[in-house]
Amino acid sequence: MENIEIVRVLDEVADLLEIQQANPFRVRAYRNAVRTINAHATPLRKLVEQGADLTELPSIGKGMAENIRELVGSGRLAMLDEMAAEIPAGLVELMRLPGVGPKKARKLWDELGVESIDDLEEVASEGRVAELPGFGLKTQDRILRGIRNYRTNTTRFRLGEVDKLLPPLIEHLQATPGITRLEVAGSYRRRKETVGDIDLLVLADDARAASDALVGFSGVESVIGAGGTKTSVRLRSGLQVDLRVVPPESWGAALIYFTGSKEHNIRLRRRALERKLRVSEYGVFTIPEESLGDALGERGIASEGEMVAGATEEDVYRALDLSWLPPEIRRDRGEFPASDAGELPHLVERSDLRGDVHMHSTWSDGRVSLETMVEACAARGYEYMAITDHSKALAMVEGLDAAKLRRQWDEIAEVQAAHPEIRILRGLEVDILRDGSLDLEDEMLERLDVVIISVHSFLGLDRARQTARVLKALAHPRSMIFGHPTGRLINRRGPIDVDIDDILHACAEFGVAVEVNSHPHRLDLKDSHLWRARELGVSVVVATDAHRPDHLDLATYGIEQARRAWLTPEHVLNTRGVDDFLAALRRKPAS
Ligand code: DGT
Ligand code: CA
Ligand code: CA
Ligand code: ZN
Repeated sequence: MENIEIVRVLDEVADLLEIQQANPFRVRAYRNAVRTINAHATPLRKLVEQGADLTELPSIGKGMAENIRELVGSGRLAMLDEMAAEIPAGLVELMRLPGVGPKKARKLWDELGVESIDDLEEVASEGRVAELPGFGLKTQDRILRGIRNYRTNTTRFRLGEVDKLLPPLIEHLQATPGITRLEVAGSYRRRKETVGDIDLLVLADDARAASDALVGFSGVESVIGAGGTKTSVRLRSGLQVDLRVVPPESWGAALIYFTGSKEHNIRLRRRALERKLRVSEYGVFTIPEESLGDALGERGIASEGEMVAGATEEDVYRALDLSWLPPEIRRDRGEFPASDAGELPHLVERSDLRGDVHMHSTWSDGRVSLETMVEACAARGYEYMAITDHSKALAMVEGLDAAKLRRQWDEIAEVQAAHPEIRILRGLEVDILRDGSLDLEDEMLERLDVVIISVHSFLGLDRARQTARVLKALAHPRSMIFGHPTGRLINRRGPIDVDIDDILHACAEFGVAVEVNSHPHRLDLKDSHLWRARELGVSVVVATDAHRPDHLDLATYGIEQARRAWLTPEHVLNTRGVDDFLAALRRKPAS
């Protein structure tokens, strides 16, 4: 059980306690524990395994430590199960609506039998919420608006979709007279795999003109709000865009604030306070001596302090004794201590890749010939590439059996002779069969340079069977790279049910690398799993699974996910020259 999962459980306990109107101190104990764990970089699971005393962590008391041990040990919390049995699951979701706290949620449940957002919408549309004591017409309207907003906002966009939706808007704004600088902040800038909404920052001579420019964009469906320095619109695609006009002296501070993450910002603010400074989206300010004891005071310390930084991100970070931090790692997952220790990782970059080693041709389900793929790779400056068509189990795409594979090798030899500028490796994306064996004879596997093993069938096996199946495949001596390991398709299909920790341990043991499949629909492994892979010493390959030449450019997305997991070129095997790359495949990590 990872920290993030522990946090989710404890947060839910706090929510349920609030609905039960439990003692506020008990609720706060859970919220505080969540904060502590969020700030903790190493998995608690490890501490528990080592028998460490969890109460040494801030805000973790005896009872909480017991909860955590139970969670890590069994993956469940008996207390939560009991509470959840008494309270409908949809009630917790109600509290995400503006104006609905635990008290109101409870009342809606008791008085009107509301157990979900759908229920609430129904009774509110009938006017019954307004009749409840303490609610009224105004609250009812607010709830109905909140529900509408909540529904549209819970659809997150894949990063790749946003990259297609944004350019026309950005061109439009950049062509607007008076807008002198524009940056996309938020989760988009942190290159998160999905994006909730777009946070645009601009420098503009005239805030009104900038706002009008956004509202006037042809792709706008509706205006959510316009006034002062903030304008929000919804595009026809459903994507919400928030635009903020920022004063030039605050540009860097605003960029940091609106890039986030929220967790990063919270930590930053605390760090500032430790230095008797205050950081906001306007800059870094001194706190006057007389206000120090009054950090939450009513006297508006912002206006009293003196501004010490704000114009650039570098200035703001420097004022807080920090190096500039790449947006991908701004998550309060260790970037602050790493900066303090001078140990920020040298994150892998797109230009570090020296070969793409997962792609298809018309030999299976690719769109273009093998030679066209080779030319496309050479045009991108790669030193090497691997053709990895499907094996025969994937009958739909007429995958390759031994005979067909031999014919493909003849073609590779010919194309190689014509293209000495790039080394063509013989590869195959071999299906992992239901029983965990590989879909190709051993003697053929031995003659391949690159063996990717992938799951394409029986995606619904239960955890025990699926894990055993994959573990068996990983143990095959010719398995080299585990392709798109969880099989998820973002917003469309969940991951296969495997014990990812067991899988990664096996990868480490057998020297099998995991793929970062760069396709923005997949991004598989995802950032948190890559993080774990790195901790366990598992090597990584960033590849595109290209089925057309232009897919080769999706490698950027894989690199960005790798950066979010703090991967450096040393972790990514295809940043090496071809001989080192081949030697590293199937080599066990030094430990
Ligand atoms: P998203 O849009 O859900 O994909 O994620 P973000 O990170 O873009 O979040 P968003 O759009 O709500 O806010 C943009 C940034 O503004 C966020 O990354 C950090 C900052 N921010 C927003 N709300 C808060 C807050 O309550 N506290 C702090 N410290 N920062 C916040
Ligand atoms: Ca956002
Ligand atoms: Ca936003
Ligand atoms: Zn595949």
